[in-house]
Amino acid sequence: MKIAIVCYPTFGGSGVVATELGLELARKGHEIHFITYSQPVRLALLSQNIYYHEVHVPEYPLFHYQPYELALSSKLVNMVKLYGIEVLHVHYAIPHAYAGYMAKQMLEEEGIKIPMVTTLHGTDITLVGNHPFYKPAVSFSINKSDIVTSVSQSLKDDTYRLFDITNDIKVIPNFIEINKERMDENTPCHRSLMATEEEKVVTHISNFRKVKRIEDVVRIFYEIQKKIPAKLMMVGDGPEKEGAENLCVQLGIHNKVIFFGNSNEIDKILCYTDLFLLPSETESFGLAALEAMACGVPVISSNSGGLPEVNINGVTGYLSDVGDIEDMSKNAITILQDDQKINTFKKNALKRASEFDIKKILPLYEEVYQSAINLY
Ligand code: GMT
Repeated sequence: MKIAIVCYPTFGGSGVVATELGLELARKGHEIHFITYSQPVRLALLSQNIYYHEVHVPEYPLFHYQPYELALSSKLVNMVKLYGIEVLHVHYAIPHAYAGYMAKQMLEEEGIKIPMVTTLHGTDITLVGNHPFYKPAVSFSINKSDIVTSVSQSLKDDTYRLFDITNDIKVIPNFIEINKERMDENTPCHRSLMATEEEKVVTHISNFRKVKRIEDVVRIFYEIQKKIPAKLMMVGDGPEKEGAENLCVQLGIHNKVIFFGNSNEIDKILCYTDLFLLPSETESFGLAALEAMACGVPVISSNSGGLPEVNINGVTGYLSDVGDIEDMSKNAITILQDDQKINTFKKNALKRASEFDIKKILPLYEEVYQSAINLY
């Protein structure tokens, strides 16, 4: 199949999912066209079946806001015609589903019918899309999509609760590549660079937005290090990072916390991690937790959104109410203070992650594309 993938090219989960999906589809022989405003961060190699088309939005001083949706829909029209693309797959409703629908309409005027699949990722529904400024346009473009998918049952429920949706929504969970290197205990892990033998390594990875409750991460770690020698790895960048750095200084733990910034070497950091923290206000899925689990790292998370669909309480980690720092700290210490327990949780986490193996999830998307194409 010839598939156009529209996504955000940044470190956010939706862009990562879209990129990894496209790469795996290309490996299976499909022709994949990424259409976005810059090269997706995880799209390091351009292979035979992968194309990247950049959307340019020229700066024009008359415009207070440059019209990205217009440029994107025009680019979609041109690329569909040039390459004979058979299906559009837009990730994140805003503004991609809207721009995709405009492209569809323009193409139809020229006698070209193309189906559009929209994948909802989370903040496009629960935080941003739900805002009254966007809501009518988001509802409209979800209802005009030929097939809608969401990354968890929880997000599907939220979408029906928050919007007036007439379309069916199919749940296709996010996925992970379970490769041998990840599972191999003999792969070199440079733990000694970051922590001593006695220290446990705790990690948090996110875009440091308010929704991630970064202050909770620091406060949970503060409690942990009172009881157990430990280091905290903070990976990612965003508006809450500076506040977190200041809090570490205030609590006197700055020498135990390493701030990495954005990194493409997540696996290398997770390889020496003993515990992952994700106390978010909400997560439609929690891809970062799954990435940790795929490296055999247990997860302490909140129980909101789709997190209970990924992290199993008492098995792969623990779940607590949002903001319950005391419970999260207690659970973290329970795991970290007992090496046998750590190992059991690690094994469980890895086993659970393998249920989300990309090899199992990819055929679900292929089915969706085929049935979308069959609609026309
Ligand atoms: O919150 C983020 O990390 C970014 C955001 C995005 O849109 O890229 O992530 C959302 O989509 C991910 C991939 O489907 C999910 O794993 C995240 O849980 C979801 N974030 C939220 O719901 C807050």
